[in-house]
Amino acid sequence: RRAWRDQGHRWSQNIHKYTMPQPLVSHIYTADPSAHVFNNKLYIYPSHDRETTIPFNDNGDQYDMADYHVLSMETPEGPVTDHGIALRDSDIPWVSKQLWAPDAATKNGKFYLFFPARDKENIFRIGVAVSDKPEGPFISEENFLAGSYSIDPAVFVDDVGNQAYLYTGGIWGGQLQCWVEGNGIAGIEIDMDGNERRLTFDESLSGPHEPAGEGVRALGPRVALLSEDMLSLASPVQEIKILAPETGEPLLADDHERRFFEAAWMHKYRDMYYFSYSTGDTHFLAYATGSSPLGPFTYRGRILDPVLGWTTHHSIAEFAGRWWLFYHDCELSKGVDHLRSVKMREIWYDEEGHIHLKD
Ligand code: FUB
Repeated sequence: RRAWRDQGHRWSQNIHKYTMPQPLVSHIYTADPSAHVFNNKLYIYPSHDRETTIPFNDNGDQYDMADYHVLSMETPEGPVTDHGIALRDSDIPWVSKQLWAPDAATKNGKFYLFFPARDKENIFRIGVAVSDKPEGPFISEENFLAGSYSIDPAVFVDDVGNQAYLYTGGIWGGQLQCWVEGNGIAGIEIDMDGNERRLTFDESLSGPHEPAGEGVRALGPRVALLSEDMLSLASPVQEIKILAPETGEPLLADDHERRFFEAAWMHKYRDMYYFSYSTGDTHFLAYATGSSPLGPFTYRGRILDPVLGWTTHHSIAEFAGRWWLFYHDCELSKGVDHLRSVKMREIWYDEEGHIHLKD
């Protein structure tokens, strides 16, 4: 593959019109697509899934990805261009393994790839790498973003004030449940009620050990402001509230069909902020809306029902005057959970701002 890349070849695939969406590319496995329009082209920043002999477990050790490719399209009908390897683990000084779901953003004429990976102490952190071009190659910063933790970064640059926000969080393998109150290593965080707390990392909570039980609140995703140069956090990490519409109270931990699990995404439609996410072990893509990028958000419904494969992870973007959902499933690998393929489907909004899949 390296020889192929070094010769400057670009892999390109035409998308054929079938009734059901087809993988955007099939020469590699791709997942967790974060889509953005940069310079009038659609760029997709996916995970690059690969075969492994690592046994499956609830920590997701089988998701053992080692590099990132960037895909692009000039029109929604394709073709899709794979720009080759944009960043690899061996070029990131702080990383030990597992390059999981990335996202990208642009500011000040530069492009930033945000990505989660395990540091040398096996703790998931968020890193950033920089390029002059949307397709990379990206050069990683020496260390992860101080104060960052867990997985699935999503970066949203608001057209109001040009402020960039970093959303994160994922439970089980994503370790969000491992960060508990204590005199520990993560510094100050702001909880859902606006109180400061200091967090410590408890490795014994890795895997399916999130809070549960009657009346217990679900873990909230996290958000922080990014600095003007996009290379550090400019605020404490803050826990986001997702409210149940019927009570106005935060969703509960046992509400598995609606509560947050992983795969945060933020987009804006008609001045409304849409926070969407995966419900994880119930396999829905859900969304909530609010009037501020910091929340609170009120649960509104589902975007996508379960697809083939354990994980669901997506993004939403406007491209060529239409709105699109980017997601993955495991049809190409015939159901192998860690060998996924990115797809896209058109969506539309009704008068109340509800999201619907186009037939
Ligand atoms: O791709 C690895 C992990 O699987 C992602 O970080 C999660 O969102 C899930 O899709």
